[in-house]
Amino acid sequence: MTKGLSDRVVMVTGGASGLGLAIARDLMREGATVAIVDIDGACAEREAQALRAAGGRSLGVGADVSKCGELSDAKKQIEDALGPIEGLVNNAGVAVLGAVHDTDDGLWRRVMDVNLDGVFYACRAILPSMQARGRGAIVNIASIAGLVGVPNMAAYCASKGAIIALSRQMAIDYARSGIRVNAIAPGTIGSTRMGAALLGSDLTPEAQARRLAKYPLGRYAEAGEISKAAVFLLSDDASFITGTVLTVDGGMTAY
Ligand code: 1HS
Repeated sequence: MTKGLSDRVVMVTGGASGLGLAIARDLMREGATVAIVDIDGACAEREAQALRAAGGRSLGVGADVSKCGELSDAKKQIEDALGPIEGLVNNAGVAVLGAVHDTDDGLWRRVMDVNLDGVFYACRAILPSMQARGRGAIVNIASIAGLVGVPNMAAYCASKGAIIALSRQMAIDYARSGIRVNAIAPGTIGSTRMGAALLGSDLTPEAQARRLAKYPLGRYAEAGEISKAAVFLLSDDASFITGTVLTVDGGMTAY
């Protein structure tokens, strides 16, 4: 794929670090204009500045995806500066540990507010522009945790399963408006803040080995292996793909 996203404005939530930043950089390489939205607005603007220095068009905006109004403000700021948003990557998310019996209300709410409501708010803010233009692509970053049970991750699994269901549902409602909606279900990425926190949380070597043994390829993902899937699904190379879940997990869910 070369410059497959030329001149397309794509918004990436949680785009200032980790997987979101890898996606933002890969999008820029494909010619996209990238709006980095992140709860850390200073970091978003710093990374956008780095993309501009590398020759891209980019804007960084601070917003907490769990706050509907902040996303509408971000959308307005982005469209005023860069033009209509034609691509959306819902990447912002939090991972927390806990089984149902030890997940308190606050923890459950936080995970649902960010991981699920955040996707809903971002889609609702951006869909009208996509509908008006009759074109758009949305990629929701779910997880293998939305497909299979992961020990001690009740709220996270529930939120990611809901993202997958919502992606399929939206694909149907918006297909006739020229808007494709897909989800990616990544396995654990070793290098990101979220991945490192998860992998560092089980300290016994046996538990570490048991988790790694679930991955037939014998290792965790690199951020770039997931970001390329996101770029593909956003691009016209995926023009007949909507309502699907692209699992990028080193074979983890093939068991
Ligand atoms: C964090 C990512 O969405 C994957 S959930 C953890 C799965 S595993 O690596 O512990 O099997």
